[in-house]
Amino acid sequence: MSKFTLPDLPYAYDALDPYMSAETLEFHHDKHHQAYISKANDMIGDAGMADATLEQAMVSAFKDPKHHGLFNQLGQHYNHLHFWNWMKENGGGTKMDGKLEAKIKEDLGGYDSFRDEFLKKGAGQFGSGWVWLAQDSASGKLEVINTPNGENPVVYGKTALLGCDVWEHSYYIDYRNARPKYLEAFVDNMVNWDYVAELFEAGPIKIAA
Ligand code: MN3
Repeated sequence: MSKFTLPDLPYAYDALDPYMSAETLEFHHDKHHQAYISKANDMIGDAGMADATLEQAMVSAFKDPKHHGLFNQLGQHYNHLHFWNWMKENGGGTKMDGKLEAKIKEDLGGYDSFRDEFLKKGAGQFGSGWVWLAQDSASGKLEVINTPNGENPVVYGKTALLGCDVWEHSYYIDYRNARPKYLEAFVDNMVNWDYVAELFEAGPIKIAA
């Protein structure tokens, strides 16, 4: 039995069109995400982590240089599991839960500042990676950060509230090399703020040592 399996998308393949095409989602979900899962399943037993949760295995593998190959697969599995839920049809913009909106105002200066920073850090990530709205688990403060490859806020002791995949496979079919246009479409037309609010309400994630 495989430890990790690919969940269906929470919407139809064409639900995000024209901002993210069915063709992109077919490749990205069915091929790319599945490949991370298959490789993680192949490697996790030899790493002695078959009984760990995804989050625990991901953080342990990140901290141990000999498991970085496994970490890349686990990190990307975690990131994509959430990524599909961070988008929805008719999403994006400022329609969000009042408590989350107030927190963004308090820590980041408001929605417009959040948007500017998210677009800037997403465009500025050199090479493959992700841009995040994260919550530091110690201070509770929201921050916008970018990370390379399969890394995410969780491995740095933060909670990932929202993330956008800026690997080329996420936008090249629809936007070619125009990553900034893809990021704008993500923020303005696709973000599922209900899911972000759900993660914010759940509070900082805690990984057992
Ligand atoms: Mn991806």
